[in-house]
Amino acid sequence: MASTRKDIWALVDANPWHDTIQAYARAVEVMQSRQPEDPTGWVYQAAIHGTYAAPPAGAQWNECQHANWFFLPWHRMYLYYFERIVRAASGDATFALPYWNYDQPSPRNTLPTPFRQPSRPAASTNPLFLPPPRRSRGIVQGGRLSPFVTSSRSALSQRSFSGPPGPGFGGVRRAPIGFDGTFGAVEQTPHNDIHVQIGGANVGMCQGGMMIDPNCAALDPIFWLHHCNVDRLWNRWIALGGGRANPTDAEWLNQSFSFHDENGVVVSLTCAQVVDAATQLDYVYDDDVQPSAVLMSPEPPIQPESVRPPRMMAASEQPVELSGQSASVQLAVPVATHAAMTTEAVAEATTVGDAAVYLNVEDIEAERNPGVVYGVFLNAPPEADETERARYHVGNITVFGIELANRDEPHRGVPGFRHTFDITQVVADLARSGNWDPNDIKVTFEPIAPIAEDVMESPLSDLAPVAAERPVRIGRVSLFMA
Ligand SMILES: [Cu+2]
Repeated sequence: MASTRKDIWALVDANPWHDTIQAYARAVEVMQSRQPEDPTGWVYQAAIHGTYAAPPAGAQWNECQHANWFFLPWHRMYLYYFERIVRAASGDATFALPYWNYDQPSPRNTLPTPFRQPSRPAASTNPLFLPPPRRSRGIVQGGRLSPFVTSSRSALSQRSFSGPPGPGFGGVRRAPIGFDGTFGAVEQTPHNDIHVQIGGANVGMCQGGMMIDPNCAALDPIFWLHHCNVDRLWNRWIALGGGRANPTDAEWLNQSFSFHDENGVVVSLTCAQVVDAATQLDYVYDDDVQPSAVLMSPEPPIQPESVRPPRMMAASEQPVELSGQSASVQLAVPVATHAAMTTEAVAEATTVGDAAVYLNVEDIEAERNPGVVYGVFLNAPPEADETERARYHVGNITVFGIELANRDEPHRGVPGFRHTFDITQVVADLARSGNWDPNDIKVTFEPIAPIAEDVMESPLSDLAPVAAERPVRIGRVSLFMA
């Protein structure tokens, strides 16, 4: 029988120290006691994702696939073998990895309580707990994640796996070489954003936040529950139908990756072998939906699939620097595209479903990840409250993985990261409500913090010095229509 991966908060509600949670804690402890060269040990497993340590002979470390279309299948395989190792180490033959679905009301959008307590029943230590600066102070103190970073709505609304012209759900088509600057929609939000909000600031070489840096992230036990949720979202995306499908290209299907099983034996899987978790890997999620059930529920907004090449309609004329405060930039519309950018033209094009509109944030550079998620807002009135601001929110940018990109030899000289946001709906709303003016297109970047009402200090206060000292620089912001 297939094993069922369950919602961690449902387990906590049933019992704050549910057997499954205790089994996980036990396994983490056992794995942490193993030697770094043991493939079933904690250090080795995390190093498969990334590490600053030198690999022992023959070890396959630093393998994580990000910013390309192998992000989802590689992490699915990684989780699958990790779960088998945990199951064996825990002594619980029925163990299945829980997932953390943070896209729910409080308290489910807070770090699950077993990860916030320094001890556990009948033990003076709790390997699931990490104090600041290993995790952000606001998160450890029970801060709530903003819906701006937890929502998978925008990612799920994508119809294509890889884009372009949109970001695609799963990531751009590219050879498996790791960070290359462009992220699929689900990889950015919620994936990258959650990494950054949990992690705190990166002070370098895993001395600060863990989740903030791909080279230390998997050392934090919450990493696996976060990725389990991302894996679950992949199932949901497929179930939404409407043309959503995995790549069928041989170069994706036949790409294989190697891991170690619970006996330390090298094992390989191809992407084609992991596209259907239930039948191929024998696990399901407790809320997996059947395609037919989803079709009955409200669909995310439909985006036109355009075949026309995207045309640049407006662009910023100077770079933007983000140092932990809100910052804005105006987009200038060149004479050549002005006629197509009037309120009437934009309202018409987006209403008819004729045009899709994209915002590109390009040449994003930083020395290190300051630990700040910047929300990107289009023409948001400065006085708008959070609920109202949601109407102008087009997505988030982070520099998760910038440390790897900076030292990624094949990409030396390619400036930083790029993000593409599908802003068709936001632009359509602005134009229809008469709030679109081609002479006043403003993009605002605003830090998004966990919400921690009971805490005196702002959850961002820890990060402020790093954000100010190591700003994120954005070369250009541009608007495209396709
Ligand atoms: Cu990750």
